[in-house]
Amino acid sequence: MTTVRVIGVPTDYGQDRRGVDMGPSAIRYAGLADGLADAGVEVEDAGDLLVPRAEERDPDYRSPSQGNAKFLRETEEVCTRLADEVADTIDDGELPLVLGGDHSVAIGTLGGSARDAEVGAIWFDAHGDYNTPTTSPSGNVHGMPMAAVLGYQEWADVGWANAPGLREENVVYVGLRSLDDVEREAIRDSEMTAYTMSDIDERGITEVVEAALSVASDGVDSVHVSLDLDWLDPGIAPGVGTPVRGGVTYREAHYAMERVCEADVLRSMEVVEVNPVLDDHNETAELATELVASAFGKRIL
Ligand code: 6HN
Ligand code: MN
Ligand code: MN
Ligand code: MN
Repeated sequence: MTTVRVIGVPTDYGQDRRGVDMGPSAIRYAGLADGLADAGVEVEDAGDLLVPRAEERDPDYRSPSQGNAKFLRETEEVCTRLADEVADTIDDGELPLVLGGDHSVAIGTLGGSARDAEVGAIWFDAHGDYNTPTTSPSGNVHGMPMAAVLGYQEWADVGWANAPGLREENVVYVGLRSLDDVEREAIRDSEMTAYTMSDIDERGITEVVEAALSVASDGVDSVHVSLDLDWLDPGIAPGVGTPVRGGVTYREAHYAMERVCEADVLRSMEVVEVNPVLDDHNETAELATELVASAFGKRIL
């Protein structure tokens, strides 16, 4: 039986809307443990990593090398510890489930997951998260983790942020609909595979998810799944900091998670960007909990 180790990472310094640091509590409160039990997996909750508060740090601090990126020191501190936790979890034969927090935590999750193995990644997100400290229009690190782990441009020199076992060829985006101009060009020029919302309209979620699983798992040991709740339509997932209209539906999202489970390639997973302050009666956290249950094997029949 799979044992899932839950690791909360209550960051909010990776973006501008306060409250995403309450994501791990909201997801647990929404019934994560019961959802995972229904899915038929063993659960071990490791609690939350200790994360610095934005208020106790200097928001204006910039080292000469960090360009526009805000709170990069804090990101390094937290992601370095998270990567160790994730790598330890996998060494212990368990499956890490990281609860964000903002999407900057993915630098730690993938850093640990792709430390000693060749790993693919599926990025369920409205956004590409492929900015660098100089291309980012916002300076928010949650818009940068994919570029960081792949060592794209200036990120190449930021060793702690790179994920050695992840190659562009095994990275797949599903559901993109909001890219910055420079980021769009960078994704086009990369070897990554990107399925936009238009691809889902045209080909349907079934075909897109099959293709994503096959690209991500091609020639590697296993796959990391990153689930940003703004992947879903804001009508059903209002509790996120950077909502974008035109996201996937409730059923499309569940179907995708069910297929992830059936493919039996999952190595690590994270659920990010749930912001209870912006949410409507915790419904986005409940949705996150349900989707995790589907990803770990909960079935209708
Ligand atoms: N996320 N591309 C925008 C930026 O600020 O770089 C938005 C990023 C959103 C990131 O949702 O994880
Ligand atoms: Mn251990
Ligand atoms: Mn994201
Ligand atoms: Mn996003």
